[in-house]
Amino acid sequence: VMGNSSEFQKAVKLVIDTVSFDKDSTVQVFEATIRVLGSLLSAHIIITDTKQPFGDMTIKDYDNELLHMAHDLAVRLLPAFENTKTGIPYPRVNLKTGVPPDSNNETCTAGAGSLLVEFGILSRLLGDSTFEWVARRAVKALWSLRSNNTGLLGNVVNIQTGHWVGKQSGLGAGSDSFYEYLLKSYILFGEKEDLEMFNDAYRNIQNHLRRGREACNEGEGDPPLYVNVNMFTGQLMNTWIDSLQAFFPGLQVLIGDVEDAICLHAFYYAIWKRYGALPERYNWQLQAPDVPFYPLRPELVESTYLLYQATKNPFYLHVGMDILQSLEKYTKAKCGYATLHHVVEKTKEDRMESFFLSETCKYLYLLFDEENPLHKSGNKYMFTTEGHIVSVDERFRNSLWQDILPGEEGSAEKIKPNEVKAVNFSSNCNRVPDERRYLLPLKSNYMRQIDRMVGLI
Ligand code: DMJ
Repeated sequence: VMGNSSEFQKAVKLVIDTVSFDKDSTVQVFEATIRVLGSLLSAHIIITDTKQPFGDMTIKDYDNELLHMAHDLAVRLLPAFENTKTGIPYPRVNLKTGVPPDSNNETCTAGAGSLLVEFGILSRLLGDSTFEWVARRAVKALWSLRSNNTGLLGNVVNIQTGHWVGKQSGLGAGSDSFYEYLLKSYILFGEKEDLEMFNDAYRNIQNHLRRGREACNEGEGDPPLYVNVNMFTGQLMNTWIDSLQAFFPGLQVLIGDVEDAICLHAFYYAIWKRYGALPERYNWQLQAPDVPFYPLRPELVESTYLLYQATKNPFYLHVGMDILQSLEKYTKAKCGYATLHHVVEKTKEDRMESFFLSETCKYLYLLFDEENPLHKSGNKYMFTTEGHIVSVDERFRNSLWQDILPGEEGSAEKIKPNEVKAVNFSSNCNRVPDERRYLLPLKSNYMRQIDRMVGLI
């Protein structure tokens, strides 16, 4: 992304020469997929890209080593999908010995249902449907367990019984990337059923999770907020929102719901202004953090970046600058940037998550890098949920999975890359008519209301 080819080449070589997955180590299937599998695949795609838009990122004598490593890792994750009655995978797997005997049968929706982008890419690059098939089966199994009444999904499920252990339906922890990957799978693979699921889910979210006035930026009533509800009844379950939910405005940008995205983003930014960070959970009734740590999460920056691409409103550069300055002021440590243990006291932990580099820093950098190849029209890229970039191209349009799904032969409709609407950020920008760019300001009335809601005034 920074165009630093010599460092990229050095890092790739280091990974090829030193990394092995033959380890007696128990990993989370979701985290290993989005952080490790995703980065291997992304780097492989960049190396083998015939256009090389980021500079010369080719590797001398490259023999698909990263793809082989990704394959090796994915094979080691596969036992998680075996011996599960629903097809929903176990949450953890030992890279050497498979599912641990004392393994938990409960998993979260996001963890089990957001593997399709990475597993699908792998399948399509290898021409082996296994990986996409298991990931898709998990998505469909979760989808079939949604409530008949509200259409909502819960956040924790038993993989053997299909019983919802966590009945909370929300947009944050345990659910977030499930929705994100329904849309991103469609963007990448063009399978219509993914879009249909996403559209249904989005409608149910609007009907049951969104509270407050209808038009976000004007009218009477409270500014809108997406709350946590019981999946079966739609009743409010608690009065907090979490920091993970701040990704949602970014997703709304991808589908063109820019106005609502602007309002929700502004609410999270108001919380950031109050603490110089986002508490893990913020109680909107008490106007105080419920869970006060901040592990350098990227979601607010990610939405800021996507909103800037969509609106080109310099307000988002200002937000980015503000976030950057608080990170420098409160989280900088001797050897990196530190998790804030408490957003009020500003105490630190000796821990820096990998998503700080792969997402938080990347989105901040890209926010200010107008000329980045990612932003040039004609270059179509998508970010995985861990911020790894993958090109949206024909290579990923050849699906194999429907040939092996019983009763579904040839049933999936395919969309060509140029028919997909939300493919890259330059085309997303075009979803906001030119004359409306810059012209999507938040009304001062709205700003005052949210500032009051987070105790800023
Ligand atoms: C990232 O690992 C991913 O974005 C994931 O989907 C949820 N959020 C974390 C960072 O907060």
